[in-house]
Amino acid sequence: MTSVAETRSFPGRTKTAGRSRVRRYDSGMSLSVITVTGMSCEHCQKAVRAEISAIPGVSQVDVDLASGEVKIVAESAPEMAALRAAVEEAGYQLAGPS
Ligand SMILES: [Cu+2]
Repeated sequence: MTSVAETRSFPGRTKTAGRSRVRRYDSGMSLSVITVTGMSCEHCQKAVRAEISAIPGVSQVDVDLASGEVKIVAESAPEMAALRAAVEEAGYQLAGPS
């Protein structure tokens, strides 16, 4: 498992015509990507999503069960400590070095 703890700014994405299937984010939203280990089923996935969603400012959480990758869209990037606490509260571990 590689360690993934990456934060980058996330430019707004828009389409000018028609209906877009691309999710739109306001400019200035941040996307954080972490890897969670120990999830094995949909229940785990939901638990992680629920805990991370409860972090203030977080507006969207996508959990990929197979890879353990969790994408978090927030007004500003959550503290890694807050993400770690949320993941551990759900009963799982954040991959990678502390
Ligand atoms: Cu499970």
